[in-house]
Amino acid sequence: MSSQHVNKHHQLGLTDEQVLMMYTFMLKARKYDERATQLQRSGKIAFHISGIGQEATQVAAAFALDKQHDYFLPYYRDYGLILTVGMTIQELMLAALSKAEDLNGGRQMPGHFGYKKLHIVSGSSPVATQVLHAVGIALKATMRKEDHVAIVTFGEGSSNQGDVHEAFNFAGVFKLPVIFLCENNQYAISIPVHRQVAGRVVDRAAGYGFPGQRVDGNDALEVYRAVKEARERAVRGYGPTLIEAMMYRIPPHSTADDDMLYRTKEEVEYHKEQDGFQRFRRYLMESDVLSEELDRALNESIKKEVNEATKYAEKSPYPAPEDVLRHVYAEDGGDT
Ligand SMILES: Cc1ncc(C[n+]2csc(CCOP(=O)(O)OP(=O)(O)O)c2C)c(N)n1
Ligand SMILES: [Mg+2]
Repeated sequence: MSSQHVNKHHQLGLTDEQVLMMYTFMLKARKYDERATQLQRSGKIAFHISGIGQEATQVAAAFALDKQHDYFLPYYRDYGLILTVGMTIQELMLAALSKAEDLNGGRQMPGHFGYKKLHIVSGSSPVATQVLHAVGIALKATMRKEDHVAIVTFGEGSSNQGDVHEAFNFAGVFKLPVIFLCENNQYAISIPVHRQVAGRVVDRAAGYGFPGQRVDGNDALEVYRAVKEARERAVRGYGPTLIEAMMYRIPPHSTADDDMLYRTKEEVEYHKEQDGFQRFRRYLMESDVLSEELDRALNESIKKEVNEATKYAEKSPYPAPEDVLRHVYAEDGGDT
């Protein structure tokens, strides 16, 4: 590894080891995602919703935050974010296969990540409900004079929900320490972005009295810079920031979607070339942080981790039918 010349990550205060760690989490997210897709295709799991093409933003955002103290309200594609915060591939696999040892007893929809210990707050199936929850957590931080922020992610389609506008308004009025991160992947299922939003998502921030920044979501370091700045504003009492990270949903909406009904192969191929994960890999190669050899070793070790997690989760027992009541009435509220 060479640190002889000053690279962009050095200017942002990130060491070679830290950016390599960011790459490792992007790789973990991608490998988990590819395996989950295969498991669905082979009939072992019912459903998978992919985050491929969005990992650069997700990992960079988590890296810019304080994992010990901040609160994370992810949405269903955020494998990169929650792995960086501390969930493991094995935990994701147990959830995907609905096994009893899953944090939520195998009874939560995969993608509704929740982990009390890690401050990951579980989402719900109606899109964007988590945005209001994040504002509530930020309000608690302000009232108790606690030094943490809440980050919440959502898609650009979901940014049209009333919840998001109520959340923006309340957070703006009370200057709450919350970061709104819109992962604009240019589709809401089959609806392209120009049929969802007439203006720009980012410009809505101005209407609610706080700053908005649009960033290239395929540029992990740009996302890191923007989220870090937003966190600093939040903890200093200046209130929320909206970040709109531009990216592209490379896979179909979910394993239940045929995207060739509404977009072309050529369009998808073009965007694959812009993929933030591959771009970060090239950047690390050019900066001499990553070599082909190290990359091969990382790929091997993550493949092994995914294989072991898959085997472990496959062998693990399903919850007993009667457990359903135990989880509904769990006194400690379970791990969600
Ligand atoms: C309130 C509500 N309306 C509709 C749906 C169905 N639905 C699930 S995901 C989705 C698309 C959301 O698009 P976007 O917010 O851009 O996120 P993306 O899936 O593109 O990451 C829709 C319409 C839902 N879950 N909740
Ligand atoms: Mg979208």
